Amino acid sequence: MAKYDETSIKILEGLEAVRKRPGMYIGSTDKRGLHHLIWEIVDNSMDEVINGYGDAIKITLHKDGSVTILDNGRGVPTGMHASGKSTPEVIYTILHAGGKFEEGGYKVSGGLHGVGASVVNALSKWMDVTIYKDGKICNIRFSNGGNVEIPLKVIGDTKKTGTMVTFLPDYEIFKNCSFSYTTICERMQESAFLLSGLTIEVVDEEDKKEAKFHYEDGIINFVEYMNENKKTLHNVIHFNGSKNGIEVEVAMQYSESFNENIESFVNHVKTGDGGTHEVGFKTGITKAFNEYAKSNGILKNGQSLEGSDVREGLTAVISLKVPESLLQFEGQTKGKLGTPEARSITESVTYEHLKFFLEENKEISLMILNKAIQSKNAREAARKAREQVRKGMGKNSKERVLSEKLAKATGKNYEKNELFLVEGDSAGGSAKLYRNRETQAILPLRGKVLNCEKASQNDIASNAELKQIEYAIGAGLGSDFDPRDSNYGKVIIMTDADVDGSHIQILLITFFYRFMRPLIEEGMLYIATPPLYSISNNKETIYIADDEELEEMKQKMKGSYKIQRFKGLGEMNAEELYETTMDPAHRRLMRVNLTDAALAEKRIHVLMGDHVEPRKEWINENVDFTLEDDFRK
Ligand code: 1YM
Repeated sequence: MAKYDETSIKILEGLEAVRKRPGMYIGSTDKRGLHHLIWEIVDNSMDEVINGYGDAIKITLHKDGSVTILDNGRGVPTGMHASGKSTPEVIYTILHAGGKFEEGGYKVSGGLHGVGASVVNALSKWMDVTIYKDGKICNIRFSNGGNVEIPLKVIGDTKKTGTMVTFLPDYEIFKNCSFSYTTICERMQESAFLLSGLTIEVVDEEDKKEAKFHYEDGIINFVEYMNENKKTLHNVIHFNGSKNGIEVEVAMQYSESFNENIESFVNHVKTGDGGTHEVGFKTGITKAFNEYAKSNGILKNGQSLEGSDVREGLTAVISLKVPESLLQFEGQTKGKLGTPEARSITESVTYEHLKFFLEENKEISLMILNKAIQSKNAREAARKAREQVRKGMGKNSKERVLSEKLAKATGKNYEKNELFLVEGDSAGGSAKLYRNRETQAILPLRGKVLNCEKASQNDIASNAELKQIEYAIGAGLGSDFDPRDSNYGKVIIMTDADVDGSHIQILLITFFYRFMRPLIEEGMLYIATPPLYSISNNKETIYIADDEELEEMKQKMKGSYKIQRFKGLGEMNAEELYETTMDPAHRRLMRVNLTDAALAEKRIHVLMGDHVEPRKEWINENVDFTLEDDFRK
C-alpha cells in the first residue's frame, strides 16, 4: 500500500472548476448536495478511524448555518509541502489532493465519496481548520471559496491530537437549503454500527438537541436495531470469513413479520442497489435451508423452498471489505457491487456457517423452516387463486361485491392505465364522472384505512378496503406480489389536502410498503396533489398549490381577484377535480420512492407504530416522508 506523505499530492485542478459546476463534484446543489459537504469532511475522520487512529467524532450544527466536525485522530499533517505551501493548505485548496487518490491508496469508496475536503472549501463562504498535533495547536483559515485568509500558524499548545474543521456553506450555491439534524443522525448512526467502538456525537445548537451513537457489537446491534419493535424468533446469528483478501461479515435474524430487510455495505459504504455479495448471500441461505429441510425429512422429495420463502421475516446486514484492486461498482449511482469474486465468497461463507448453525440449533431451525414452508404454501395457494381469477373461474359473489365500487378503465394497455384511490365516496363520485374512461379507474375509499403496522395478519387479510385494493390491482400480495401482473402502470393516492388526507396517504403507503413493496420499488405508486386555492379575475382562473404561490399570484393579479380555498376534493366540481388533479396535462404527481429500505422500515415503525414520542419528534423535524421526487407528470 502506498503510504500518504507530503509529496505524493497531485495537483490537478483549481477550485474555480468546482464553483462553476458544483453538481459534477457533489452530485447536486440541493439538500442532498449540502449534506454531501459534511459527509466529505466526516469521511476523512472515518478513514482515520478505519486506519486505527481515534475513536470519537463530533458534528455540531451552529445557529448561523455553519458546521463543525471534530475528530481525535492523528491530526492532518502540518509540515511544509514541496510546493512551498503548508500541507493543510494543499489538502484544502487543491482538488484531488491527498493520498487517497493515489493508486494503491487506502481509501475505497463506491460513489461520490472522497472527492475531497477542497471541494467543501470551494463551496464555502469560509472554512476554519484547527489541528492538534505534536503538542501544538495549528490553525488555517480560508474565505470565499478557498482563498487563504490566514495561513497556517501555531496558536497554542495541547496534549490532544485531532482535527477540527468548521465551514459555512455558500448558501448562494445551496439555495433555500439547510442541514437536517435527523438526516445527519441517521447517517451517523449507520456509520457507528459499521465502525464498532467509534463514538459519534451530533449536536444541534439551534434546536438544542443532541445524540450519541456508539455500538460495541457493530452489525449485530444494527440488526437488533432494525428489529427493535418486532417479535424476533432467536438471537442475532453472526458470522464472518475471508478469502482472497475479501472479508465477509454477516448478521441476521428472523422475526414474526413477513418482510425481508437486507442491507449491504462494501468498505463501509452502503450498496443501496445490492450486487454480487447480496446475490451470494441469498443463494447461500436458500441452499443451506433446502439441504437441512431435505436431509431432516421436513420437505418431501422433489419439493424445495424458493429464495423468497426463506427470506420472509429476515433482517440481515452484510458487510464486506474488498481490496481496491477487486472493486467494481455498477449502475447509475454506482450503488451496486459488481465484483464477481464477492459472490462466491459471500455464498460459501454464508452457506457453511448457516449449515453449521442449523445443525446446532434444531429448535430455531424448525421455527424458521416452519415459517418458510408457510410462505411457500401461501404463495402456491395465492398463485392458484390468481390463475382462476384470470381464467374467470373464481369470480364468486364476494369478488363481485368487491369490484362493485371500482370503476374500471376500458383500455387494455395496462401500463398506461391508472388506478385512483380516492378519499371519500363524494370525491370518488366526481372522479368517476369526469375521468378518462379508457385509462383511468377509480376506487373510492371510505374513511381511514387500516393501520397495517399495528394490525394483525388476520385483520389485514379480512379487511374489506384493503382487499378491494388488492383485487383492483390484481397482482397478488406479500411475497406473491408481482408488479408485472398489475392492472395499472400507476397507482395514485388522491386525498384531501388536509391532516386527515395526509393520514390516509401514510396508512396507504404503509400498506403498499408492507404488502406490495415492489410497486414502490418500481416507481408505480404516486400521490396526487390537489390545489389548495383557486384565484380568479375576470380573465382567468388559476389553481394554486401553496401559500407562497398564492402570494405571488396576488401580486401579479393586483387589485381585483377572487380567492377560493379548497378544503377538500369534494369542494371542487367534477370538472375542476379532473382538470387540476387528474388530467395528465395539468396535474402534479409525487412519486413515492424508496431509496433506503432500512430507513423506510424504521420510519414506518416510528410513524406508524406504538410509540408516540419519537413520532412527534420526527414529524416536527421533517415534513417530507419518503417522497423525494416531485415532478409534473
Ligand atoms: C474533521 C476532519 O480530516 N482528519 C484527518 C485527516 C487526515 C489525517 C488524520 C491523517 C492522515 C494520514 C496521516 C495518512 C488526512 N487526510 C488527508 C486527506 N478530519 C480529518 N485525520 N496523518 C494524518 O493518510 O497517512 C490527508 S491527511 F488528504 F486525505 F484528506
